Amino acid sequence: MAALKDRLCLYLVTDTQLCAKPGVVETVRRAVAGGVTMVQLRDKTATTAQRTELAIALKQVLDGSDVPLVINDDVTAAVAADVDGAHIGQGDLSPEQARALLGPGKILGLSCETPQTVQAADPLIVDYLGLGPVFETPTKTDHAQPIGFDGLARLVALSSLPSVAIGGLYSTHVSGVRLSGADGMAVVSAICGQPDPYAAARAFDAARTERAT
Ligand code: TZP
Ligand code: MG
Repeated sequence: MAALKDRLCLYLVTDTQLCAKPGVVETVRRAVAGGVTMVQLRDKTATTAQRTELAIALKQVLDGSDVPLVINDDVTAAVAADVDGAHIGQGDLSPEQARALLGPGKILGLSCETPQTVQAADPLIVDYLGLGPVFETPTKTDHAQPIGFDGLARLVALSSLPSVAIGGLYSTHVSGVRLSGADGMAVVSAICGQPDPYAAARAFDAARTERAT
C-alpha cells in the first residue's frame, strides 16, 4: 500500500443518511472512481453487526485498489470485518485500547480538536490525526468551535504524524488545506450529499491541478 500520507489526500467519510440515494456502497464506488484515496465508514446509529456487514460490502468495492477502509468508533467491527483500520475520537476507547484490539499492522486514526490532544497523540500508537473542525458543519453538531486554516496550521505544526483536515471542506478549500501543511482533506457533504459522487470527487482533483499549473 502507498504511504499513508498519500492515502489521506482525499478522504471520504460516509454518512448513511446523506448517501441514502444511491446508497453507501454505490456512493463509495463512484467516489473512488472519481479520485477518493481513503474511505471511513461512519454510521453513528448502526449496530456493530450492521457496520461489519456494510464494511464487508465496501471491502469488495475497494478490493484491488490502493484505497484503505477504516471504521469510525467501532474497533470491534473493524476487527470482525478485517478492514484496514479504525478511526476514534477523544470520547471513544483510548488509542492504547484501540491499538491492542487492532494489532500492530492496522491503521489507527485519532480526531483532535485542541493543541493538548494533538501533543498527547503518541506516534508509536496512532498513525494519523484528523484535525478540525476547520469550518462550521451541519454534519457533526457536537463539535468544538471551528479553528479555520490558521488554527489548522497551528495544530499540524504540533505533531510529526500525518494529518487530515475535516469540517465544512469543499474543493474550493484545496489550496487552503495544502498551505496549512495537512496531508489531505476529509469530507462528508462535499461528496455524500451530492447528486453525482464521481463528479464531486473529480472536482478536488481538478482544483489541485488548477493550482499546480
Ligand atoms: N468531525 C469533525 S467535523 C465532521 C466530523 C466527522 C463532519 C464533517 O462533515 P462535512 O459535511 O464534510 O462538513
Ligand atoms: Mg468517535
